[in-house]
Amino acid sequence: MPDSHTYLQQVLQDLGLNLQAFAGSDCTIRAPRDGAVLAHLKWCGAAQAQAQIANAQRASQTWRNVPAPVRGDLVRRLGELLRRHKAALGALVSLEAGKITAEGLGEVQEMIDICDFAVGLSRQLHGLTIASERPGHRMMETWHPMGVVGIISAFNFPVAVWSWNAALALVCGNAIVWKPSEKTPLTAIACQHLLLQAMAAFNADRPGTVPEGLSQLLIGGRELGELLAASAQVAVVSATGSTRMGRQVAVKVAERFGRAILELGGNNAMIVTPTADLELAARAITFAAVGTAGQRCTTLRRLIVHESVADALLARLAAIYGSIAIGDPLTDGTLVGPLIDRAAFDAMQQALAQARAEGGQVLGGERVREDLGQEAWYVRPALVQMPQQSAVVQHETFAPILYVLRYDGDTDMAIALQNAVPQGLSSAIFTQSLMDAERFMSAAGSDCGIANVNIGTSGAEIGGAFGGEKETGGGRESGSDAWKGYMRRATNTINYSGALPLAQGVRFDV
Ligand code: UN1
Repeated sequence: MPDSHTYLQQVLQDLGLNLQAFAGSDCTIRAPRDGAVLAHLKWCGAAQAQAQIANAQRASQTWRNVPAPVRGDLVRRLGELLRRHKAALGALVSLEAGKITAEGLGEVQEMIDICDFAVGLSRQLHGLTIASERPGHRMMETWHPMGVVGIISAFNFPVAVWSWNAALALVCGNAIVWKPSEKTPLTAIACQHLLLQAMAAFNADRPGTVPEGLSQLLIGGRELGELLAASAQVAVVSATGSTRMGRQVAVKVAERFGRAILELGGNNAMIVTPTADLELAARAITFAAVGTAGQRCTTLRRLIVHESVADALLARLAAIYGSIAIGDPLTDGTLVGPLIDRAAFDAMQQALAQARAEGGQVLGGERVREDLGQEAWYVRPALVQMPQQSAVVQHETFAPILYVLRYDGDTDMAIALQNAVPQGLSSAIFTQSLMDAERFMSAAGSDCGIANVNIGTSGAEIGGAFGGEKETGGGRESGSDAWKGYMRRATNTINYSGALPLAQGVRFDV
């Protein structure tokens, strides 16, 4: 297994990145794969953060006047750099966040995809033309940039979630300020480095177009997130992370009538009906429940399976769980890498203890591969049969724990069980019944932002709007018309009649 430090040097070399400017003694960054120290970094102080936000604010006032298709050209260049450095950035994600190679690369691909999407979008920031009730009048709507978009991201998708926000915010004419997770600052430094490179190349061709300070990076702890949320200079705050964090951000942003885009906790379920293709379901369940070591916000956490097929499906899953390849994420063939850190391991063990106390039967969940490092936290994914949807099942634990619940009634009963949690991000049904599938996607069906049929809960494409309801926060990012979250709408009425007819037929003769 390659040594983490050597690996990091290779990656930094490919990216042309030197960490010297970020070195300090405020935090220690470790590789989850072996616990090795990757870097010691300094954190950004409050005064400096304020100055950076002010810089971004200034830059936004220039950038908003650059035509949107020209702004798209900047994002196109970022996409090209991401293509060129896909292997290195993917490896850095694996190194810093502990993702297996395929998922590290997949995350960079997700960045490339959203850049392509945003470039196309830069020519399609359309408003409507609306029929006016008055003669000789025309109504239309225009979309304008908001100003500064603050991005707070989590360790589990350290680069893709930034790019969903950054690519859209930039083509929409905003400046960006990014506060990455304090667990994954190196990948953030690498992204900022590539974006600055894209900006320099862009300015070489179109001198002076990208204003200085358009993209700001704030490395540090939660107080920087609080600062972003409270700053009146930050028009939009897009935050991804726990519901606890989101609740604080939401209140702070609302207090000053700012706009928040929240993508918070999920407690995603899959319903398996009597007609489901069980082999397909077992494969989808495995990827969704144990992929990324259970650390996606879309991870499958609850399996709601019909009594008639439960034993067969569970036997299949138990076999897979018993033999799945757990280990170094950079080694070929590994499917389950490490948890991010010890705190994640402790939270998982606590949840399993609570599940047992609530009558659960636990398979797996123990620490494994201690040989890979004392500070490397690998676990066997846990399969937990629960007698009912008790407290622990209603809570999101960011670890590979799949709670199994059986139902013996109709599909509505399963849907009710699925919806009876505070979160509402992703959901899925496995069924060959058209009626069950349609019911699941109907108004009376899943209450989540994502409702899939014969696909697992995770691994969404960027073309769709991503996000969820209830405690998930209600925000939408990525595809569809999520761009509207990064712009403000003006309604314009134009009078070319020479007269002054009033709306609603009001007479006001002077
Ligand atoms: C997240 O876990 O915060 O749907 C994002 C997925 C990925 C994104 C997950 N495209 O699993």
